[in-house]
Amino acid sequence: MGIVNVTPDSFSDGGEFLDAERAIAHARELAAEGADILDVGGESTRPGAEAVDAEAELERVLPVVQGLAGGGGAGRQVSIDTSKTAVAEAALDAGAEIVNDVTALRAEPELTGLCADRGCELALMHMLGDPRTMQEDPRYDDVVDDVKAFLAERIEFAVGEGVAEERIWVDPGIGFGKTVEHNLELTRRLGELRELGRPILYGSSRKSFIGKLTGAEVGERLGGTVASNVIAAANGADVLRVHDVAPMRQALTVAEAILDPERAAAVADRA
Ligand code: HH2
Repeated sequence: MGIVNVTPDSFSDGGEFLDAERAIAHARELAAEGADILDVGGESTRPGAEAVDAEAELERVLPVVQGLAGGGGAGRQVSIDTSKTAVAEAALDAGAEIVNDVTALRAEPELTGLCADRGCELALMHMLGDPRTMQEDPRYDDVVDDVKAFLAERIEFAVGEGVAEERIWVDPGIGFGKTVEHNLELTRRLGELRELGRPILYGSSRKSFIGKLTGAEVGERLGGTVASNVIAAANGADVLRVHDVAPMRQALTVAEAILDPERAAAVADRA
């Protein structure tokens, strides 16, 4: 999943792709680099970010979704990264197929009915608190058990509102109300989330725990991004949400060949 941020203030690429044409061109590059999904977002969720209203968010993302869906993004699936029903609805009307809600249907519970009616894929992410406050001393009994219980409850809620269970993905929400140790523990024990029986989406790309571990500035975190995502994939992540698709694709191809010799033989035969 390649990240397409159409925002002035995203933590790593804010303002770079605020113009729709630039965002579309960037998304097409990500598709060419091997992204299967293009995740379009118009509201930053970085710690301390200001909320935007639906009108402003739509103005940012809709032209981009329109440009990418239905073949404009090299046939890749388009995901809309939003918590707002009005934004999701317009994006689905324009051809998006996945709703990625970092609040897991808590910001606008009515988003659930829309997803149920449309039969779209729905990613539910764990976050402690909200973006303004989430990094103020986050605490858990056991971070993996707590995140898993939260996601199980959110799946139950969505299914109770009519969303088909087989459409739901789960996400531990790396960096959303988590210390460095919480993020490491969730990645190390990601396999435990498989017990939820749903595909796992994992998003660590360029996040601050990598900076805290290494001292690297936000634009210099590719190595840590690749390391955390390879381990997440080995531990059962199904979808990796990243800014830098080409190096991630290469790393995954090599990691999978090492971990899955049958697949490696099939690839070598094709070469
Ligand atoms: N992380 C971000 C945004 N959306 N969605 C899911 N499902 N999982 C994540 O980990 C996730 C997400 C934050 O990253 P980014 O989009 O790069 O930054 P910003 O929120 O500042 O735009």
